[in-house]
Amino acid sequence: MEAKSALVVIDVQNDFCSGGTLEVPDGDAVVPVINRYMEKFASRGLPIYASRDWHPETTKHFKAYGGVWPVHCVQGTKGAEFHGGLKFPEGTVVITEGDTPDKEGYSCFEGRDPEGRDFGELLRSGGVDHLYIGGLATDYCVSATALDALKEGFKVTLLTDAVRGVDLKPGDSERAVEEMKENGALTATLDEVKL
Ligand code: VGL
Repeated sequence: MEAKSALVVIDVQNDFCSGGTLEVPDGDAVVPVINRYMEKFASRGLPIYASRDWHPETTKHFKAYGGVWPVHCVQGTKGAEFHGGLKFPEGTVVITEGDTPDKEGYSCFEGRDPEGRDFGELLRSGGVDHLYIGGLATDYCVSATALDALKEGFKVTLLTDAVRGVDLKPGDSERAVEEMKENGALTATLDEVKL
């Protein structure tokens, strides 16, 4: 099988966008750009994965139960839905992560497809060797996914025009990008991605 590229859209869900409970500053801005990337990958017949945070009401991820975050992306709520402006091409595979009380679910590599298949296995069985990653948030789920991908031997390109960060501490996103690059990630913007 010929090795191929895949697009990974991380957690572009209402709670991470404007008006959400864990709003990422300027998070909505990724939506039109990600739509262009999705058109590009779909037109070449390349796989697209969209991850979602999908937490139970009680999880160690939330402040009330010892975590650091406000309640967000609770299973079945409006806040957990994908941003309504996303135009997912047919065949987009949803990857669900953080769906049990003990899991933080930062990395897409903790996630599974609707049939319960592990994300990494899915990529390998589909002959994917290069991930193009965008979404929310740069300094958490995007970076955790990119670093896991590199550890597991995938090539990674971070789509710098399609990510935004939380920046709990100023500079967190910049530091996260540096760490991804130090670990081997490439960076690109829409016009630079040649598939
Ligand atoms: C995320 C903070 C908490 C993310 C998830 O999707 O990047 N950030 N939970």
